[in-house]
Amino acid sequence: GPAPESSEAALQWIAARKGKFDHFINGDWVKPSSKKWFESLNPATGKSLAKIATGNARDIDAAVSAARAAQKGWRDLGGPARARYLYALARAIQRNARLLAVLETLDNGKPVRETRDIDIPLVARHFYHHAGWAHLQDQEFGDFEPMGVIGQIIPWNFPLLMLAWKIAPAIAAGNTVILKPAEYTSLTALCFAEICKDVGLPEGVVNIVTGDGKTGEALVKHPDIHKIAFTGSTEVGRLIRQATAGSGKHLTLELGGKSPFIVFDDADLDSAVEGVVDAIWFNQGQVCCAGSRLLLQEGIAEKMVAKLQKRMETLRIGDPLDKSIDMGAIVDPVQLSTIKSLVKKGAVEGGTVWQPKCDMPEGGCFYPPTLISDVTPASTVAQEEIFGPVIVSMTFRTPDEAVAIANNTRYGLAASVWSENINLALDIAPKLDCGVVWINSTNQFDAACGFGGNRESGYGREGGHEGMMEVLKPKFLSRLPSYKET
Ligand code: TXE
Repeated sequence: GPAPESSEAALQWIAARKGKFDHFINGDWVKPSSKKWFESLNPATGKSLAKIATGNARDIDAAVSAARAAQKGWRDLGGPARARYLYALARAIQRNARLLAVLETLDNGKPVRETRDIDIPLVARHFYHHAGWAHLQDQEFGDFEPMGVIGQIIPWNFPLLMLAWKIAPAIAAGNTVILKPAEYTSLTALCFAEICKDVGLPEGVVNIVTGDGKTGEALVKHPDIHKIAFTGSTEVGRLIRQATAGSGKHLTLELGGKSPFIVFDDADLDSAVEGVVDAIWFNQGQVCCAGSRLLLQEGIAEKMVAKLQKRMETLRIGDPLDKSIDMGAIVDPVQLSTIKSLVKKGAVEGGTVWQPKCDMPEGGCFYPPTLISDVTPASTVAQEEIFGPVIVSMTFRTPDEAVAIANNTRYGLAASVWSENINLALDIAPKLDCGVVWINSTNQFDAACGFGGNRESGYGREGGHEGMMEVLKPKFLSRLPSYKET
């Protein structure tokens, strides 16, 4: 196979900063007032990668002050001038694509093939797309104004891409932001901070404060924030909704999922098998919209399971820098043990657990691709998000039954429908209670499409026109004569 991607440049980038990273506040590097840094590990080796600043309420306060001070100037620049900065950010991301891809892979454990071909190109695309919205702001959003200062909290599964989803629309619209990356994966956000400096983004428009859930909590509670945008677990989403209740802060939540992957008798099974690979083994299954419930129509169930198992035997797990592998490492030992215990539960509750024989590297957070078949729709593994490379399968007889099972979870993020009968697929799609439906495809993302969920998958959309509406607020401008004059 091809030679593994070299980690040299990325490790040098870290070493040149002495392996120790501060917050990025008001265009500058600021030491944490706690004087504490935590270790960030490479999950594929278990070795330390860097030390990251632990943010507290004082750091958050400094960042919010900077964002507040910058906001009016940034808004008053106007859309076309802001667009130029977004274009510059997009181009700088492309110039640094190799470094960002390797950094992301070292920090998160995902295959470099994915960071290089998917994550980083989508990040650039997101900034290009939103540069366009900034340009069109007066024409498209003349009766709207930016929300102000936005606090953004993101997860570790797509670290830089989630940053782009949050930051690009927010700053395009004239807001300023404080972003808190997930504690496992801060490095590409800090590299992005350097890129902001390099392109001369005005100070205070983007601020990055690192740390864990406590740092996030301080951000949520800060009184001078106008909106919180959160992507992460449903549990934390619930806490944030409670914490912001009555505060007047706007809120969008992009939370967990348990998305159905529905295969009808007339589907092209070979394509469907490749679809499953993409649905649940892309990013080790750590995808909020992962197709994690395989719903098989009875006529093809056995055949589909046999084909899938055969394909699973060919999946390669290994060093994320090896370009020929299909799966890398799980993000962290805690996440790995959650996956293990849920799979155990699946077996206890009567599911048949199947894993191919595969070689896995020693010492890192690796887990094999896993199929749990014959689960009942009410069992834990059919209801709870596993957030790992584990798919559960069950059967159905009729389209109505497929819809009933598909909608029978507390989540409602995405769904994937496989059939060669487009009438059937188009009939099913509107009946699925979720924010995104893919027909004969899965995990398709685009900066122009509003992405988000229903029910306990959260609310609000990111991307496209819908996403812009979440970072703007309507302003009614009366041009009628005043009361006195009439
Ligand atoms: O998520 P958390 P974790 C799901 C997935 C996973 C589980 C736990 O099932 O197994 O969540 O993962 C910050 N106030 N998803 O623990 O805790 C935290 O620092 C404010 C699905 O990593 O939700 C991080 O930046 N912020 C999901 C971010 O929230 C808080 C992606 C997400 O972490 C906070 C990730 C608090 N009280 C996990 N507590 C998806 N749908 O994409 C934590 N944070």
